[in-house]
Order: sequence, then structure tokens, then C-alpha cells
Amino acid sequence: MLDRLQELHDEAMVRVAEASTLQELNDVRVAYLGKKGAITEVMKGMGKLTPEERPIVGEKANVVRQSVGRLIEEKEQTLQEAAIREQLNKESIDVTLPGRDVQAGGRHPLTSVVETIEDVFIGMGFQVAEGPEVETDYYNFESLNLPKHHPARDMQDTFFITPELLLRTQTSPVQTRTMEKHEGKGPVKIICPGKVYRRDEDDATHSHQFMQIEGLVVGEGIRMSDLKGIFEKFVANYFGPERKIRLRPSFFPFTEPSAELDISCAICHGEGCRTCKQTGWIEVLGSGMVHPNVLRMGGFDPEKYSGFAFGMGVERFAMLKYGIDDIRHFYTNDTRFLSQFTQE
Ligand code: 2NL
Repeated sequence: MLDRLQELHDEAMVRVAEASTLQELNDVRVAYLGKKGAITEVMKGMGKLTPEERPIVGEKANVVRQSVGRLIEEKEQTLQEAAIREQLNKESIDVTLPGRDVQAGGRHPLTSVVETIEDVFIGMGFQVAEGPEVETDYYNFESLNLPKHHPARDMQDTFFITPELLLRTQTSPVQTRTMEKHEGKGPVKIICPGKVYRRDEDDATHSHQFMQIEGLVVGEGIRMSDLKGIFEKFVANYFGPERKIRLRPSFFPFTEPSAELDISCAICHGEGCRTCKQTGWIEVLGSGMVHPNVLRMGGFDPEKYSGFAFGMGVERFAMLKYGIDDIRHFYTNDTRFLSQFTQE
């Protein structure tokens, strides 16, 4: 039995040395030290020994068990370390490699123009109001002095969803909604930026979706001179103090009287050029004194209150500012166009 134990010990030593994976090593452990392992089996046979033999064989068996156990433990550690080393090698990062370029986005040019215009008006005490793009016929037309069948209410130009629901054609519905909230008490001093929709054929100067900013001031004793004063400040701030302004008579169903605002052309300084179509002036917005019907429908008494309003197309402002010749550039999202504005 002593020889058998020694034999098993030497055999196990070889197999431990040969094991190259943790799985193989575990197989060796089971084969020799497991419940049915070879060494365990020998020890089970010790009952048949004489009382003199038993302690000698017992001691040898323990020595062999411990020795094999230690060998397996040592090998296990070696294999584990090797496994970790291999994993580390596989996952190693070359910190000297150049990094991948991250393409950072930027503000859309229309967004920066809207924000700049907002800032100018906020500086004059205006608040910014927003509202839904899907509107009712009432807010988009009726409340703005455009009753059904009014000639200025060209059905051809509106995207209808149902006979009563439509995509707003201007941001004025936000203004009438705001007037309603004030419940007939002034002052109201807001600008309303947002997307609007018209059934236009898209070309260099028309887009079926565009950005508008409208403004509304309602209070006691608001006059046309207040409108002109606000425009003087706005133009000086946005386009520069050297620009001249002029008001030109116009017509809108929701304002009376109505006026168009022109600024002097910065390219030819009034001499006449392509940008100003040889007039020396560039049209920037439409405006007027709020029609009494519109005040009334917004819940204000036109005998007590008056107001002015204006509306401008943001794309036009951006095109003038950056010298862009086609409105479609704002909506085709060509990064060669957009990336020119990422610093804005
Ligand atoms: C333009 C002209 C304009 C208004 C918009 C307005 C709104 C209310 C009452 C009265 Cl609630 N008027 N808005 C007034 C005049 C002109 O827009 O050419 N827009 C691109």
C-alpha cells in the first residue's frame, strides 16, 4: 500500500505538471483527491490493515494527500495568473494611437438668429411666448379679423388637417391666446417665435415651412410712435446704429393702419444695388396698429386699449445677415452648409 501511495503521488505530480488549463487541473483534483479519487479509494481500504500497519500507512496517505493538494494549489495559482496576464494582453490599449474625431454639432443658423432677435426684444422688456403648431381655424383666422370666406384667407395657401384644424400659417394665434389669458387687462408685451406653414411651391425664396417671429404690444395709449420707437431700437441693435429706417404704408387684415418697415441697404448705402433691387432700401417686416376687432376678440376693450403688432420671416433675416441666396439651404441639412455656422 505504501508503494501504491507513492506511485499515485508520482503519477499525480506528472499530471499536475501537464495540466495547462484550470479545467484540466480540476479533473486531476477529482481523479486523485475527489470522493471517488484514487488516493481516497486507497485510504478506504485501510480498515483491512493490521493495527501496526495502519498508522504508518495512514501517515503516508496524509503526506501524499497534502503534497498533491499543495501541488494542485500552486499550479492553480500559476494558471490563474497566466489567465489574467493573457486577458490583460488581449485588452491592452495603445495610448499613443491618435483619438477618433468626434463630430460636434452646433446651433442651426436659424436658431442663432432667433436667439439674437429674442435677446434684443427681451432687452426692451418683451416676454417670449410659444404655442401649438396645429391650430384651430378660430385662432389662426377668425380671431385675427379673417372671417370665413374673407378674400385674404386663401384656402390654397393653408395645410388643412380637418375643416377646423390646420397647420398655423403665422404665429399670431399665440398672440391672441396670450391676449385671452390677460383677461382684458394690459399691458401685453410679447414676441412669438416659431415654425409656420404655407402651401407654397418651394423655390429659392419660398419654403412651405419657415420660421416667423411676431410681436405684440397692447396697453393704454399705445400709439404708432411707440411702434416706430421700438423699431428704431431693434434695427440699431440687430443691424447696427448706422442703418436708417422708414415706414411704408401697407395692408394686413389684422392691423389698421398697416406699415412695412424698410432699412437702408448696407451694401450700397442707398446708391442702389442687386440686394436692394436698386431701391436703396430692404424690406424687413410687416406691422401696424392692432385692428379693433382683433383687440375685441382677444378680450380687450378697443375704447380703452390700443396696440401694435409686427411679423418677420427669420430666414430672410438670416439670408441678409450671412449672404445666403437660397432659402432651401436651411432645410436640406447638408452638413457642408450647416458646419459653416457651428461657431455661432
Ligand atoms: C409679415 C407681416 C404681421 C401681424 C403680423 C398681428 C398679430 C396680432 C394682431 C395684429 Cl395678434 N397683428 N401680427 C401684424 C402685422 C404684420 O406680419 O409680413 N409677416 C411675415
